[in-house]
Parts: sequence; structure tokens; C-alpha cells
Amino acid sequence: MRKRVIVSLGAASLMAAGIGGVAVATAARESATAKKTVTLTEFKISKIGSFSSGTSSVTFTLKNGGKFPHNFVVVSGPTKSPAAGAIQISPGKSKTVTMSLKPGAYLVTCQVGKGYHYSQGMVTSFTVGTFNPSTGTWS
Ligand SMILES: [Cu+2]
Repeated sequence: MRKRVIVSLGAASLMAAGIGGVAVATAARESATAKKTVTLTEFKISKIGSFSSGTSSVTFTLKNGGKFPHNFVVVSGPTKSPAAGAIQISPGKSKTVTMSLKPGAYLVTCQVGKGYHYSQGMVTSFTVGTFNPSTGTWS
């Protein structure tokens, strides 16, 4: 802890002295952390968009602009174990599939391109059954 403080002060001192290399390194480190404000309302999450390559972290400012509690869940993609298996459909083709699904809410994505398709908007959801807010269960 003490060492970090010393290093930090050292970098600040070098920047104050006008040593460009240190300033560039500091700028690169700053650009790797993106910031985004996201507003959640009934029933929408504002567009998040994309972060430039080299972004190593994102600081989200989450605003609930609605009347109900909301939360924010980031599911990384592509998932390795989809809830109901990935079904590949070739261009111009169709498939019929029957899935056993328990009552609940499901997120549906197209994971082609290691998540690229869903990053472009191939994301939707559906529900099975009815949610009972007083018990917090689906049936
Ligand atoms: Cu797709």
C-alpha cells in the first residue's frame, strides 16, 4: 500500500516535470477505462452501444428512471452452456425444435460470430408462464 502511494506520487512528479513518456502512458491507462451512463425504466434499458478496442474496464452509472426497482445483469457471451442448446439454422432454411422449458424468463441470443450477432441486436426475451410478484415465483 505504501509502495503504491510512492509510485503514484512519483508518476505525478514526472508528469509535472513535463516528461512526455510518462504522460502518454498515463493517458493510455485512462482511455482503457470507459464510462457509460445507463438508464433503466419500465421496461427498457437505454442503449449502451460499444466500447473501443483496448477498453479494459467500464464504469457504469446506473440510473433507475422508473417507478419499480430494476437491476442490471451483464451476461457474457457467447455462453458456454445455453439454457436450451444452440440450434444452428442455415441461410434460407428452417428448423422445428421442441424444448422442455420451466416457467420463467428467458434471454435469447444468436451467438454466431462469438457474440457479434447479439452485439448487433440479435437479442430478445420471452417468458413461460406467469410471474407472481407476491411469491417471487414463476408458475
Ligand atoms: Cu445471428
